[in-house]
Amino acid sequence: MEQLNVGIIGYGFMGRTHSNAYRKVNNFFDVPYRPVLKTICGLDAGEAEAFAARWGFESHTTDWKSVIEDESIGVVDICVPNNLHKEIAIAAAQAGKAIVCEKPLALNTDQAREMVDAVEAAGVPNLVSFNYRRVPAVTLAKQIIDEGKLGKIFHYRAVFLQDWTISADVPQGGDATWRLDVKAAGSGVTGDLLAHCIDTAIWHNGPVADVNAMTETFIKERVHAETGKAEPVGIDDACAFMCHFANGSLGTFESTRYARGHKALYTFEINGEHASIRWDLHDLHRLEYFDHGDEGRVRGWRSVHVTDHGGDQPYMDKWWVPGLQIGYAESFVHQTADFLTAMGSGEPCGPTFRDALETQKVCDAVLASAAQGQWVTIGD
Ligand code: SOE
Repeated sequence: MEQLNVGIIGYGFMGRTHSNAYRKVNNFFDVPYRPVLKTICGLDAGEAEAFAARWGFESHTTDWKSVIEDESIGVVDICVPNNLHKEIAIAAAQAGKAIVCEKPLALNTDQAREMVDAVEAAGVPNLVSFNYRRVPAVTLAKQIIDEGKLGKIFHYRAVFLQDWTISADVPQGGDATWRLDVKAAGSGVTGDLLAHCIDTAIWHNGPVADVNAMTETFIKERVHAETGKAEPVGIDDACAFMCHFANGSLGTFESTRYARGHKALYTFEINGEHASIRWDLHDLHRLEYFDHGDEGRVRGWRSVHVTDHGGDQPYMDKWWVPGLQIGYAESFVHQTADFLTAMGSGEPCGPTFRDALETQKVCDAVLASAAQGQWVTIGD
C-alpha cells in the first residue's frame, strides 16, 4: 500500500481530531494509502514538539511554509484559525498538494472563490472538514432523502446551541478564544456553527435561494488575549434566519453561544410529504423516522439505532458488532477514509472547496441580511 505523508498545520482541537483519524483509518477501512504523520506545525516550538511526541509525528516545525516546501508531503491538512486558511491553502495548491481544510473554508466569499480557483487550477484533491456529514445517522438521512422516501420536502429546520461565552470574562483572540475575534474567525456562530447546519442542509435538501436573518452581539466588549485591552466584539453571538430553498421548501436555522445548558446541541428535522426525519448530535447514533405509509395501528416515530451491520447502514460494518456505538471522533475517520478512497480513484470528495463556497455564500448573505434588515438573494 502506498505511503502518503501528511503535514498538519495547527495542533489545537482540530489538529487532534485529524491526527486521530489519520492514525486510525487503516485499522478500520480498506483505503489505497497508508497515511504517515510526517510533520506537525504550530506557533509554539515546545508545544509542537510535545504534540509530535504524543501523536507520533516524525517531525515538528513552527514554519508552515516548510511543510508546503517539503516534497515528501502529499497532503496538507489545515487546522488553524479561519484567517490563515486562504494563504496556506493557495500555497499548498500551487505546490500540488492534496488539501484538507477545516471549516468554514474562509473568512468570506471572496476569499473562498480565490481558494476554489487555486485548487481547481492546480487540479489537486480538496476537502473541507464538515465532519457531521459523516456521522452514520446523518449519512443515512441523506440516503433516505435521495431515495425519495420523504417525497416533496416542505420544511428543514436546524439549530446549533452552545453556552460557553455567556461570561463577560471570556476573552477574545489568542489560542483558545480566537473564535470570538472577528479578525481571526470572520464571524461568530454563523461561520462556526451555522456553517455546519448549512452544509448539511444543502447536502440534504439542495441550494438555498434567499435568506432573512437577525444577529445579536450580547457582550459588546471583551479583553483581547493578545493586547490585554478591552476591544469591541465584532462577531455575532447569536443568529437566527429563515430561508427559501430552491426546491420550494422553507428553512429555519438558529444558533447561539448563549443557550445556558447546551454544550453542542446540533439538531435538524426535515418534514416531507410522506415522512419526516430528525437527528440530535447528543444522541448521534439515532435517526428518528416517521413514515406515514406505515400501517395506521403502529404508525409513529421510530428511533433507528444506526449501528447495524447488514451492509446497509453507512460505515457501521467497519466497526464493532451490531448495537455497539461509535461517536464524534469517528466522523473524522470516515471523512479521512472517504478522502483517501477518492484520491485513489481520482474522484472528488465532498464537500469540496467548491461545495463549501456555497455554504460561505449563504453565511455571507445571512450576515448581510442581518445588517440590512431585509431578504438577501444568494448570488452566483
Ligand atoms: C466551537 O465550540 C466548535 O468547536 C466548532 O468550532 C466546531 O466546528 C463544532 O463542531 C463544535 O463546536
